[in-house]
Amino acid sequence: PGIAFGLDAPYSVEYHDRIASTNERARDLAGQGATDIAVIADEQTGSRGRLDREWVAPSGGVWLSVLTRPDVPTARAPLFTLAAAVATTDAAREAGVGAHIKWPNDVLVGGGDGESAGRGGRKLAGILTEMEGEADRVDWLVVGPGVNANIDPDTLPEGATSLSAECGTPVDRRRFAATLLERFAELTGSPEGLDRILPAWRERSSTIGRRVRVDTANGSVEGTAVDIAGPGALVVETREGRQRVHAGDCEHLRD
Ligand code: BT5
Repeated sequence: PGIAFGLDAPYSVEYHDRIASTNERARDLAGQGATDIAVIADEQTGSRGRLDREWVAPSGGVWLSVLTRPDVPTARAPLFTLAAAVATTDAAREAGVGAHIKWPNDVLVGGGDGESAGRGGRKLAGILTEMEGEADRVDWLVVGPGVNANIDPDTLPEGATSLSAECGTPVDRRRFAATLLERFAELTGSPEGLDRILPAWRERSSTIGRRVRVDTANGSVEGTAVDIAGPGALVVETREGRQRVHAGDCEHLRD
């Protein structure tokens, strides 16, 4: 039913017209021992971003969470968030929207020279990853990309955009979700796929090479973003030398 009708995906698909949060539902399924399930909803009534922020998710979106149990140490889990950002970017580009990735997990449109550098563009999608496991092995992993698909940006927070607004016409959400899931499975389903994530992310990133300020739990780091390292840390060249930032909110600054 809904956007999931006839969806050809490398996961079993559970569809909801309306649900509190697809991530929450996927976590419940994890608790029941399930795996390899994509939960998709048209509308969410209690969805969250990172750090428990509110995520606005009206009808017309692609609100998605993928539950897997990859055989990797928990330190590699951030790679799966990067893979979801790559997959979302590729699905958007296939729909004709020139999206790019802002570290760590925002998929943006625009924001190049001449436009407000500010946050680095209009936000099309964000990703919330949650997991449980021991240091040496992930038990379950839920990766939740939320994509503003066919939504009027006036109903979204300031600075947001949608596929339909960028295209000027509604997009085929089923095809978009199929491409996203296909790409995500390709990148995360094998060791060779995992090795391709960082290079693919670098190619699609608008953060590398930019001046940035990253607000972290231990203060802010300002400098030039020079690379992504390890399983997802941003390498920033600062006046005091190179620093690796593992988590935080990143702002692109004017050069
Ligand atoms: C994120 O958090 O960007 C991760 C969002 C993940 C949402 C998906 S939807 C499917 C799955 N199920 C869930 O319950 N969650 C996931 P963060 O980087 O913390 O950004 C949150 C901020 O983005 C908010 O504080 C707002 O400023 C802004 N925001 C909220 N809703 C938005 C929207 N629809 N589009 C663009 N920006 C939004």
